[in-house]
Amino acid sequence: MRLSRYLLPTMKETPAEAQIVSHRYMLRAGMIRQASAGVYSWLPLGYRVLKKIEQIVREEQDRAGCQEMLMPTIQPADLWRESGRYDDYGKEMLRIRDRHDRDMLYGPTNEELITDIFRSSVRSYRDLPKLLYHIQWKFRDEVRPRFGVMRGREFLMKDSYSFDVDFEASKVAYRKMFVSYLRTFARMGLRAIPMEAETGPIGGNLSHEFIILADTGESEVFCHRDYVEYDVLADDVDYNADLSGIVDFWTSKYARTDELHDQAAFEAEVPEDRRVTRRGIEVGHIFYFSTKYSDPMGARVTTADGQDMPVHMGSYGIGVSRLVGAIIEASHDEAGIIWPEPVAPFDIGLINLKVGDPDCDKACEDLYNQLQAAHKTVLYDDRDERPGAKFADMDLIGLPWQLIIGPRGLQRHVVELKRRDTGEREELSIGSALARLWAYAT
Ligand code: 5CA
Repeated sequence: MRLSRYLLPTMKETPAEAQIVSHRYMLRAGMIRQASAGVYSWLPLGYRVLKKIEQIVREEQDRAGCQEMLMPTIQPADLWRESGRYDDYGKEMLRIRDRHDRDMLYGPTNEELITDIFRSSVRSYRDLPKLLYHIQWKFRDEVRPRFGVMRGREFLMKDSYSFDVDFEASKVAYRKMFVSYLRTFARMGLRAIPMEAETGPIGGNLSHEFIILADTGESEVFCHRDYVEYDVLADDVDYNADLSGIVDFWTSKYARTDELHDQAAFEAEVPEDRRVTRRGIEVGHIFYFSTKYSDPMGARVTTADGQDMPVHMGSYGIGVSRLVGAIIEASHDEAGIIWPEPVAPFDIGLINLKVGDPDCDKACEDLYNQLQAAHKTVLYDDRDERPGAKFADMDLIGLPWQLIIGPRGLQRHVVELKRRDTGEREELSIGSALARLWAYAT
């Protein structure tokens, strides 16, 4: 992509309304634009990141055996009257009336809709287990939308739903999602720690929040240092094998948010030098809620011994749009964002320091073509701008690599390669710079 043609409205000034670093950088890097309080448009750069995150989430759901589908954003109120949540949800639910005076709503979550689909299509224990998910926009009319996409009113969520014959069988689905979440966040360069949680309005009796550590997080968290040091991706998880060992490890030690924190238990269970007290951001939340929805809504199956029983359910959420902000909170410096390679909007920023200079233009065009031919994504800064402005913008948008081409270097047959995370710069021949980039699987 040529920057001269790209919609990338970067800003030098810090926007006054943004209180936390991810919100500031997302606005300054031209990733999002507010449409109304807590509702955002995703500009091209931001949308690329959102799609990359969504794709990692999708791949890990598929790997865990979850089937993708798509439910609508607008739902009929009657389903929510059946479950009893239409009145309970209060002002957080955006209520809509259609031209026939029917009550509709913009879905804050999808338990009712999926239960309705299930009850009209599945009758027998033989058709279980079922594990389904979709990635769809949600709306919650939060009292105080803030921190940009971290607490929005409209936000993108991955929500999965499990259907099983009893609690024992439900635990298998819960474990699959639990382990799949560990992998999902690790693949984005994040360390997410599962913590015992309250179930809130979703309800139920078994629940974990997945929390990443970041100083600007909304909750205070307390956990055993072993969880902060563990390398999740070193485990090559077999989803057909028994996952309980992994879940046992992640639930055996103290890890709680302030909601459930118990100082005496923390001190009793965790040696002093292993206690971690930090702030955290909730990026995922999983629930087993038994027959809370299937019972009132009549989603029943016949069991092996011929009984007719409400199906056991769980739901499993990931805040896809929140993750964009959360990753920035976890990975940035004073110059801007530092994207972990798997979620970076482009792999490489190619900077032409002297647009119009025939040698620079030619070298850049050649590199641009070669990199793209090797399936690297490249943002080519071909604008007629001062080098200082180009460097500042490139640092701000945080691509993992910068390849800098200037007339003086070219006379000596060198270009400069800069890593955004370490700030390390190297002068290399064009051939060695390319070899260095090939060595990284971005
Ligand atoms: N139905 C269940 C699980 S599918 C559910 O709705 N769970 S939730 O309420 O915990 O939301 C799931 C995830 O969505 C949260 O962990 C969080 O990462 C994200 N999320 C929730 N509210 C917001 C919001 N206002 N803005 C951005 N992300 C949000």
